[in-house]
Amino acid sequence: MIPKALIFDVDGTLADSERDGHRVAFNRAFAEAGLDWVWDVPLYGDLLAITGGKERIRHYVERYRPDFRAPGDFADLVVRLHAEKTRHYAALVAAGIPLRPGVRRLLEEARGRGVRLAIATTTSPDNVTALLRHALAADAERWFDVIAAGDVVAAKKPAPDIYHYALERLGLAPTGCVAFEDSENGLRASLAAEITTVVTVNDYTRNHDFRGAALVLEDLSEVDLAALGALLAAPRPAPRRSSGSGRSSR
Ligand code: XBP
Ligand code: MG
Repeated sequence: MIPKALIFDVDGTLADSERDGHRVAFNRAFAEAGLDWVWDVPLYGDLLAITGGKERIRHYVERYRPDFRAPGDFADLVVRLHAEKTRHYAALVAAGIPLRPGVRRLLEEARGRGVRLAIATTTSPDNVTALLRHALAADAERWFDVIAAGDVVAAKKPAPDIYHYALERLGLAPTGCVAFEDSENGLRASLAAEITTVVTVNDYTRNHDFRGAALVLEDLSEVDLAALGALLAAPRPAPRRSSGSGRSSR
């Protein structure tokens, strides 16, 4: 048995795009707007708890710049900053943000065996397109039956909405699908949608709580469709408890 569909998160999963991609793009947008906001590597790790770029900017101002007064409407400023950040991110991706190990091989194997591919991400659609085109292939958008991204759902991860949306568009039940995530928020979203989930960690997410994941790995270099099929056939891991404490169960 092999999976019916593979559903991928993007940031941190397909590519290590946060530290040298999104973070740098936010900082460029802030500097260009004349703001003295600088998101260094550790601060950005904390800010990643808030998914979505616009949501992250709003959270930063509330938490770290409570005295900031926007020259005009604050909501407009956030939208403008985020649009500029998206432009900077596309340039950084074009300059070269590579896929993580094993990603291309697994995608190619899935395509070769008729396994459907989808994306379920918090990031903006333009960012997904830029990354797929530059890091995977010029026609890579067509490799995916569904690209579910950004504001198409009102509630971002850890809400399951983006996964529900992707499954609905695929016309599939969660059974037989495998999701790929790198973060606790992402895992909470995929598990709440009842999808068997493989986690590949990165430096920002290594110590997250990944209870409930079917597998937690450094990267996808050892993973193939047969191994994913075996995961689907195995008993499900114990469900998470929402009141659980402790950061890591690995
Ligand atoms: C990704 C995110 C995004 C990106 C920024 O989470 O949280 O907010 O950092 O993207 P996930 P935008 O990997 O769980 O999808 O600025 O386009 O929102
Ligand atoms: Mg992610």
